[in-house]
Order: sequence, then C-alpha cells, then structure tokens
Amino acid sequence: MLKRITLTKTFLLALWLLPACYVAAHEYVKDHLTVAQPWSMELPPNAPTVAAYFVIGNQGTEPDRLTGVDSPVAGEAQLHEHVHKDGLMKMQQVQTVEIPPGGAVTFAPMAYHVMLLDLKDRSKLTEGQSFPLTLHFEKAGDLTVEIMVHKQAPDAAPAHAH
Ligand SMILES: [Cu+2]
Repeated sequence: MLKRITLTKTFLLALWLLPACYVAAHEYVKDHLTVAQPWSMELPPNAPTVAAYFVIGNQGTEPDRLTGVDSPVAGEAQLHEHVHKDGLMKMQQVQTVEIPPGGAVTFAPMAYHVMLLDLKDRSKLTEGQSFPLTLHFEKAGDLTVEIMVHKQAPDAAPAHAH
C-alpha cells in the first residue's frame, strides 16, 4: 500500500514537471512576445561567422519591432535577410524586423537570421553547448534567450552554411 502511494506521487510529480521543463528550455516570454526554439548550427572551428535562428511570436494586438541583438560570444551581431537578386540568393543586413500582431516571424536558414561576427568564445559554438543572445524589441524591451548549438536543424529544416 505504501509503495503504491509513492509510485503514484512520483508519477504525478513527473507529469507536473514535464511541461514546465519543456517550456523553460524552448520558449521565452516577454510581454506579448514569445521566442521559441533558439538554435544555431555547429560550423567548422575556423568559420568566420555563425548564424542563430528562432521563431518570434506576437500574441498582442499591436506590432512590435526587433531593433537589434547582441551576444557575449560575438563582437558584432547583425540582423540579416535572404533576397533573390539577379537570379542569385544573397543575404543582406536589415536594421529592424517587424513582428505583426497575432503573427510570427521565423528566423531560419534561407530566411531572416542573426549573423554573429568577430567571434570571441568558440568553445560555446559546438554541439550540445549553448550561448546567450539578447534581443532588443522596440516596445517589449530586452529578452535574453539561450541559443542551443546543434549539428543539424532541430526540425529538419533545409540547412545552408555561410
Ligand atoms: Cu547572414
């Protein structure tokens, strides 16, 4: 009888902990904004730049705007987009990215991404490691997320190297 109660308690505790851990590891919230599944792809140790990806959601009724990012692992961090130009895919810097109300903007390979330059701490840029990235929003303010480093895109999205 005693054993059975203990098992039930353990099971309930596990159920209760599971969703909390999942949210803490994969989604960050600030005001009406969410930043989900922040990740970066492991690159060769001599790669001059590293990209970071995530999905920003806006559950509010007004647009917000990502105005910049920074990270202690990089001397400079830029917002980039991919564009078709003269039949080629190119990336170029953008100053801000609007997050529409009731919508989401996906930062992913071949789309918007964060480009980290002048890399300072490469020990954090390998599989299984993570590094902080602070996102600056016009209305919601600053939100720091932990970028997880993977060898492949977590959702098997098409990948490309810079
Ligand atoms: Cu780029």
